[in-house]
Amino acid sequence: MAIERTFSIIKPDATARNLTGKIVARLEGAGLKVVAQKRLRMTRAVAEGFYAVHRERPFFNDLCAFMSSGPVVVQVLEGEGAIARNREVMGATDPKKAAPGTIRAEFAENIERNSVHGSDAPETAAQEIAYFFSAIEIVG
Ligand code: FUP
Repeated sequence: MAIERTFSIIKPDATARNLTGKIVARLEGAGLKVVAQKRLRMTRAVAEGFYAVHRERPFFNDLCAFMSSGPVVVQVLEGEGAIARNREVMGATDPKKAAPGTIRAEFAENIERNSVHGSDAPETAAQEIAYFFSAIEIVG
């Protein structure tokens, strides 16, 4: 399998509970390498732009309010099949449905406050990485 890059967010529910290190350890333990990382607070407009694909969904407003409610840690992760690997270690969107041992099963509070984001395909990974990082900030 090819070496890929994917985009990851440690969400405000997780930073609020000081879980950044524990989540990074899970990602690294799954064979993913953190090749870029920064902590920031999204403005409402930045969150709306990031989740534009969901703008017609009933949860869009609450999701953007939550994602701009506190600090996040945005990351680029690199590794063999990194996109699928990250989604495996994250677990299902709804923590009630997430497999035991996954990040969301262990840490997520509910389907909205679900601790982590990970890109779902190569095209979205490239778009999401470019939304937050410049090339000089990514060092493999
Ligand atoms: P995922 O790829 O697992 O992050 O899930 P989606 O792209 O389907 O959803 C993006 C985010 O929208 C989720 F992480 C949380 C939020 N969401 C809700 O708040 N309610 C829902 O019913 C579905 C998603």
